[in-house]
Amino acid sequence: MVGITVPMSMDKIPLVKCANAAAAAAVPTVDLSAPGAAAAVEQACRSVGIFRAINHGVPTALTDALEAGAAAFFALPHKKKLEASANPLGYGSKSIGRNGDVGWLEYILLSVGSGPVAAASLPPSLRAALEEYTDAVREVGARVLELMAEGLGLAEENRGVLRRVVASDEADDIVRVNHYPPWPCPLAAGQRGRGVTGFGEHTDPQVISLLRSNRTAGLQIMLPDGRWVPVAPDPDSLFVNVGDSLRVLTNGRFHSVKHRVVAPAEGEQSRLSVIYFGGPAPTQRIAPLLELMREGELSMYRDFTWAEYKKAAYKSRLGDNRLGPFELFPSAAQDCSSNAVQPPAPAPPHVAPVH
Ligand SMILES: O=C(O)CCC(=O)C(=O)O
Repeated sequence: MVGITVPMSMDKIPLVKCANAAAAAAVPTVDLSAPGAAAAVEQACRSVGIFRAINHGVPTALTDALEAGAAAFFALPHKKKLEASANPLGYGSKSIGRNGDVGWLEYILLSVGSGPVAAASLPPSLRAALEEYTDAVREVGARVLELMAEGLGLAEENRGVLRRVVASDEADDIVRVNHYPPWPCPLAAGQRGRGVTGFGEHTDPQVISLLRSNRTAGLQIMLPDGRWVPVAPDPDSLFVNVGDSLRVLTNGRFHSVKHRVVAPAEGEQSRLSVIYFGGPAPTQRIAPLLELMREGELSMYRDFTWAEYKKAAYKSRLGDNRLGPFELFPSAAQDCSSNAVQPPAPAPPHVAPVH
């Protein structure tokens, strides 16, 4: 089934090189119920910025209901789906953001921060499934943020510090349901080893993202050494990744992972993914946690609020370094292996342009 009814010519959606499948083991697995979970979470966030969470506690019945509801929605006629579009939220297809990024996908993007899912025009059963799923996955996010704090060595009384950044009533939480139908035409012979971009490369701006997909592959991550590797799909797991805001909160100790999706090729199954993005309230100050900073450690970023960051991000392209305008030591901030302990001194005035 091709769910996107208006085809877009090949030259508008970029091709990407398929990643080396042999490297798929790069994503660590963390059993959230195991005694060593905090250390394993911390290590994964420091090294690659993503891990596969098992024993996360989200009931399979919720993900099944959401997957069935989403598949039924995407199978509706295009005109019907457009009734649920409320730019920038609601239904969308091919266009990602406001600045010309495109991919071979259609999606539902919803704000879920305060109270029930706000999208009246979605089918009631899909709305209900999204609400239940979001409640469950938000709890997992909160638990993981506590494990991160523990793994970072924070004292017991401070272990709620990361969780609280996304726990306010005004929290800017988003849920995105992505549907990538198979690309409907064969690629030319000269394009072997390439695939059609489903979702272009980017880091997530928020604090934490929890991704669940069906069995269709397509997600790829960039390792700190610049290599792209595929992430094997696993519908029973949640893939947790570090967002830019968490990178700042940890002063660069955690790596916000660059990722992208290659759309399924002709004849393959559609990919369906659901991502919960835990974001802060607009007025939340995003700055390295004082509880974490060592004596003499300099902040790698100038202070900003989530609203300021979003405003800058809205003007950027998907693949831009959206933290760039806030970096005080650009080369150190990009090098996750530095772990932010020794940024160059003395601190220069911040002069980076806003995108
Ligand atoms: O659909 C996916 O698997 C990932 C999509 C993604 O990275 C996003 O929606 O930000």
